[in-house]
Amino acid sequence: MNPTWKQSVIYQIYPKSFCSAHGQATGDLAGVTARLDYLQWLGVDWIWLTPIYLSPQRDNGYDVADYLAIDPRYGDMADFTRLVAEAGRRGIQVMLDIVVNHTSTEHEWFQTARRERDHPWRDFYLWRDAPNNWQSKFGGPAWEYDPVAGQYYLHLFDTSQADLNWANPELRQAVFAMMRYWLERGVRGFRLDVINLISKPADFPEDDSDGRRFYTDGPQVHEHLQQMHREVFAGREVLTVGEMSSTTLEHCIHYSRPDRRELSMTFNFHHLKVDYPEGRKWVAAPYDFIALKRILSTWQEGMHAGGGWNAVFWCNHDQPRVVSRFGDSGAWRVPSAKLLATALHGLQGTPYVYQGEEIGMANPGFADIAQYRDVETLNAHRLLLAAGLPEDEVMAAIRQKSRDNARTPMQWDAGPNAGFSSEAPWIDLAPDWREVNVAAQRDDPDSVLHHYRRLIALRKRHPVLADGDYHCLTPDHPALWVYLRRTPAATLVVACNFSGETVAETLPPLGELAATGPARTLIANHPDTPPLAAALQLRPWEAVMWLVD
Ligand code: TEU
Repeated sequence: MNPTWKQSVIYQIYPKSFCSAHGQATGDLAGVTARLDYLQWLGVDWIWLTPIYLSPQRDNGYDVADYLAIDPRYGDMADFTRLVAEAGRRGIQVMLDIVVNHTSTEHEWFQTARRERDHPWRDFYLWRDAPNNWQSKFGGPAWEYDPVAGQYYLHLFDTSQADLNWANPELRQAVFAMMRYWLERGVRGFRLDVINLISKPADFPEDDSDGRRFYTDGPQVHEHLQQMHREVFAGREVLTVGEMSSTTLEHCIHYSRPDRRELSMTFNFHHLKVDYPEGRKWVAAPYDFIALKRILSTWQEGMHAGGGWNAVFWCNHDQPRVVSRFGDSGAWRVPSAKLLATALHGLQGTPYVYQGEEIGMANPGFADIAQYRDVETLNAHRLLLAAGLPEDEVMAAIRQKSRDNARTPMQWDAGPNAGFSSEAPWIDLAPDWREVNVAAQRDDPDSVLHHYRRLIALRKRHPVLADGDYHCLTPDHPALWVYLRRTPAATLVVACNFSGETVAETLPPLGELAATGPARTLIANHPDTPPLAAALQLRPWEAVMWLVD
């Protein structure tokens, strides 16, 4: 019997940009509570809150200064308790983001460690007298000299985010205690931030690249997760998803196969690097559609065959808006947004909807660097200009790839600040907020929003979506992505035309399938859906799901 979360859909909330009930520039927990009726109507089963803990906000909360305290910007523990209770009344479970690869350098542990070399917390971090040549994922060296400590500390991300030493059993116990603290307050799930980076080799070898091959899926990572499972998750109903940076299929099978008692499922990002020419993020470039299908198909087939479980997603708070990236945010915004949703929600795994994705929010196209807030983006701007790149090239890359593309305020209605807050938001609204918002779509059955709502409902109605295998019929087609999901009892066909032209293709397996019995159209984004047949013809950005059972 499948655990119920295999029919679930998880909605990701970036509280800073979701809704403020207190009339602040940043969102708050009361604002999330105020929007629970909408989330219940949408049909999602979980909400994943990105970090809400006390933080100096250098990395918007991924720099935690106190794991046990709610940041006053978001409210207090009473607000959190109310949110959990109100969500539960609506059948929605709460998943918290746990950031334990690193803490903020303002965390008490780090502040004590740097002052007292003999304090037990000194060894909660990774100190060296001299740095190796590893590079930070946010640019520049991965070691920072701390004059108070008299040593260098490792930071795979910003200098304000000091990596924790997971080889230290006391550190692990402190993390496990913190996780139990939140479970005791009604949390039922965890998203584990870059959890596959926590195990570093003791000798920190020099690298001919940036060092990631030594700490990614590191030497004791599975051992640490199995201990976490034993000491935190075992005996409890806890849903866990690991964010796996630069990982492998084999490791993700091991992270998520139930008999290994590590995590429930894994995020990986290989499909979101198909517009990184030679692996370089900060270049404005088109995406490779064939590579996108190849990577997603490899992970679908591999995880299904290996007994793992995918967290499937197009975007999150770190990625550009998918309708701008893989769809058409211009004339075909609505059909392409629905197509992207259909392509994703037909896959094996648990689908994630990132706030605003369900209404087809697009990249804001900010032209001025002063409009950006993201530390990774601002570091890139500084470093790329220092490397001599022309400003227009740098800004073109930032407009396309910045994480701020996904962090503009949620667009609720056409009122002041798009209904996000009565106060001017911490970051500019996207320019299309008067036209693209929840209120404009809530009563429109042909909207992107209603399409998402129908897809979310399908996952509970048709077991083939959870249990089916995966087989792509068009791996090399320049515009079509047509795949099958099959169980002995049913076959689902997901057919998508990722182009602005009508495309025709003969696919014999569709004719054979159509001959086995009537095919029902489960969902489509154009009227008058064609019947299932070998001779497939799809209109611009047309997506159809047929079911034969
Ligand atoms: O992101 C991990 C990560 O690698 C990100 O840098 C992301 O993949 C990259 O920015 C995409 O270009 C997690 C969090 O999701 C992110 O918000 C944090 O900044 C990061 O970890 C550090 O905690």
